[in-house]
Amino acid sequence: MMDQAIADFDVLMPVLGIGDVAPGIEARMRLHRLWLEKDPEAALARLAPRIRGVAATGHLAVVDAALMRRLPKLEIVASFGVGYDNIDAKWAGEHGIIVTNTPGVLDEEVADTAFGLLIATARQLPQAERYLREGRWLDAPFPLTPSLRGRKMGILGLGRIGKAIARRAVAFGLDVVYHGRRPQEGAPYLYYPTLLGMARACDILMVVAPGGDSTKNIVNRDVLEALGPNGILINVARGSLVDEEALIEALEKRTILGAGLDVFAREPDVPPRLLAVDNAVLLPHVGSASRPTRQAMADLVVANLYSWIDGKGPLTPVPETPWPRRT
Ligand code: NAP
Ligand code: 8YV
Repeated sequence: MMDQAIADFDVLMPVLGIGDVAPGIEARMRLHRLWLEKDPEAALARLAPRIRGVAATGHLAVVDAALMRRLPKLEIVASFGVGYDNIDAKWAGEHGIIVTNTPGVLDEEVADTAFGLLIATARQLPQAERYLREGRWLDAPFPLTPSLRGRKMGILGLGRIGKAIARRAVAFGLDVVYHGRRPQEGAPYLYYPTLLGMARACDILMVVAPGGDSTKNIVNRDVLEALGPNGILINVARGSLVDEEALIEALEKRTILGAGLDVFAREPDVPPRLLAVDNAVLLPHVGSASRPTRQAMADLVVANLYSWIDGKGPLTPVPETPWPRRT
């Protein structure tokens, strides 16, 4: 294969990349790793006039209007991850800047993680494993646990990942219902127009809707109360959807049965009170974090940038920055 020339295209990577996107970008563009600069502020001031792309590291990189305003030649923000609540996509759309994310390539992986988290939470598998390692099995069998059997799963956000989770739930013999902003034509599950109504009707609440202002703390005290003492909350979406203080209280007072959480309000800080409860299973935001899936996400970030510099437009623009552009 012939080496391709480096395009006259400067890409800013504001924070450390957790996906392997750098080699692909550097093969055809100039990449600037802001977080490695001794004085990032001075480096940004120096680089800003020529930056045409930003490689955003998923939920870790805040790309707000303040940053984009400083980049007068910015054309595209290519984000590593499907959720883009960390990017002001509305502002970007209003200013002719394209935002891309990585939809589709991680659905099955995240659904696997969500389902693993659900089983681990209901059947207390991490607790049972700790029990064995601590040598306590020698004294007595592990206590009996709650069960998945006979449960109804309410999915908050029946999107790409939500549907992959629903398929698994059906295969496991669970009843599935959902809530979103509107009913979906052709979805074979009962729709609930309100989250509270759905929480009352189910005993597993699976949270997999986007983060951002419109969903902030929608899983609140009332919703947790409605889920009830046999209820299990699983959150693989964003910590911002759940009122974390109300959740901790519900777990401490056992007004819900348990929670399985892959995401938190202020990652990577997890509140000590959450670490202390024995009815929660906690993961360090690993929903998509397998080698092949992270590689597929990285490849899609790079493919979006290549397609852009080749004049073919973005591959996976977010709805706020449609392509072709609205006239
Ligand atoms: P998606 O296909 O866009 O689905 C999102 C769903 O949420 C849609 O069905 C949408 O339905 C619903 N929704 C949107 N806004 C809502 C609102 N205000 N209230 C209620 N429902 C709402 O997204 P996806 O690819 O499945 O990803 C979902 C989210 O999972 C991402 O945004 C990301 O934050 C998170 N995620 C986490 C991990 C992880 O590692 N833990 C990995 C990947 C993704 P309506 O439009 O009908 O409302
Ligand atoms: C990413 C995620 O790992 O896709 C998302 O929305 O939360 C995860 O898959 C993360 O954004 C990478 O920083």
